[in-house]
Amino acid sequence: MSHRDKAANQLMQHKKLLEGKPQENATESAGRPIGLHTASETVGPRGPMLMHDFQYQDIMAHFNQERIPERVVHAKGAGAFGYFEVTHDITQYTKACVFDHIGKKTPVGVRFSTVGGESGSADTARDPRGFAVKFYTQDGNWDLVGNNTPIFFIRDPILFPSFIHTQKRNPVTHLKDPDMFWDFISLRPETTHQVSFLFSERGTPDGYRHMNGYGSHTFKLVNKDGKPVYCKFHFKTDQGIKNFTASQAAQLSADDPDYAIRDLYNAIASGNFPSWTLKIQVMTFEEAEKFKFNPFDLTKVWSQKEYPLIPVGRMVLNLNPKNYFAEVEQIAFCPAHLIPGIEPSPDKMLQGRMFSYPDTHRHRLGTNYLQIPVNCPFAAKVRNYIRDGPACVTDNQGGAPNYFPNSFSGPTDDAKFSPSTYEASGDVKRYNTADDDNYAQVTTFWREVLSPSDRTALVTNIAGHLKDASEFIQKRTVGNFTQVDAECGKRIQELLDEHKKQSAKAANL
Ligand code: HDE
Repeated sequence: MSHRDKAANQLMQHKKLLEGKPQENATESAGRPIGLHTASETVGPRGPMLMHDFQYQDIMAHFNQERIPERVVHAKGAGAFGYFEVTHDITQYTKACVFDHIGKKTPVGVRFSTVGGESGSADTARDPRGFAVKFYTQDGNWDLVGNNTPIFFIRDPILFPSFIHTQKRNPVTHLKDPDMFWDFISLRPETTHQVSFLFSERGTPDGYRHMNGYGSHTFKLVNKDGKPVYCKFHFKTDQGIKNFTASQAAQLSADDPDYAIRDLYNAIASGNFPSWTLKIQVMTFEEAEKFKFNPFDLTKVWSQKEYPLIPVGRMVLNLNPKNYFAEVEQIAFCPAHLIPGIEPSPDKMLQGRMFSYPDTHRHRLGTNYLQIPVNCPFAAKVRNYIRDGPACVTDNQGGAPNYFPNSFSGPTDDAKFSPSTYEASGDVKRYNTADDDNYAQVTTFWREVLSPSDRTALVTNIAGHLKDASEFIQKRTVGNFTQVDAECGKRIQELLDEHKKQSAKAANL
């Protein structure tokens, strides 16, 4: 960790800004100037304290409630602001105003994060990374709430709370539990693809600037004639991909657990603005009908040979948050925040997320979370029939009617903003998706994407973690990786045997 870098000098920088200006007097929260900041009010020098010491109560009561619940996942993160600029015309696919014309710039807010750890956990943990982008457009905020991987562990959202519990702490020991983790992973083999990404060196990226971002889900784009296509979003890092080895990542967890936050802050503060190139893949509805697998299955990628990347634009982050709590802790993303021209696909994971995010925001930030400046769709004007609730800090839409329909010039609706229509049919039922081809793409990943040294890192990292799980769980996991490729399973088993030998030796010493 470097010591007097831009991040370390933040307070000096603040002081410099105020140089030459008269020093301001501190106040209580209601504005009354404070006479002495360093003493509570007491009867005589030894106390007791007085009930009417509002200055004390004001400070202490607010302190008691300083923390809001941390995000249940993605609790540790860093944020920054900047813009997205269109470099290529994609209006044949979408009428979304953010892609209106080449050269169009839209302000963005971005938050990167790890997933499983608490808000004080290490930035270099083996974990996917969140890559959430808020576009402040004239048609409202569009949130692309993705990860640094194009796929996910599961394909049915109902499994998410269980899956996350296995990544968190054991309810008795309050420790991370390899049995919980590998039990779930091995019982649900659709996780194998994402687990293979996670235990390769892509699972420990070098900060947030050197990784790609993906919308991951299939979305729908709709053009001005109402014609829809399916689409995937890819943000390719312009800094180049860089990952840590497992041992570098472990070392940094001890030496600089805030490595990724510091790296992003210092890069931006030094004028070294990180950027990403946005590309899309497009699939027609006819192609989707005949596609060899479910094109809405989040555990699979679309081949870039068959569906080549189409360039769209560039996102640049050139502004650090002015205040972390106000602008990063309180930023709230939601996959249901879409704008005309961008719509959800039937992907059940996406549909499941569309409920989950606003629900958690109302718990974490309150009913009026969209009034918080960082969340407020400032480029659009919000007018509707939603009113009141705790912490309403706008004019609450003044004297405009609060019911619809009305005869008093309240805001109305227009069919041109209606989403595209589509036909849906099928038997209503809980469909078990556990066995929907869990291995074919992982086999390609193992055989064709990973280099020999990447393959060694993958099996070493898996065995290094799996060795702490019970033997029957190890067996089942090795069985799954054997289905990916016999060599992959065999090499994991050999490494597990080696670990077992070593620990037996250590126990006999
Ligand atoms: Fe999330 N996820 N997630 N997730 N997720 C949250 O929302 C959830 C999933 C992602 O920087 C939570 O505000 C469900 C996939 C990011 O603020 C919560 C499911 C992808 C962030 C939630 C998923 C993500 C979150 C926790 C399965 C990538 C951080 C706090 C159906 C495509 C955003 C919060 C930020 C955060 C739910 C799966 C990305 C609980 C139910 C897949 C980047 O609502």
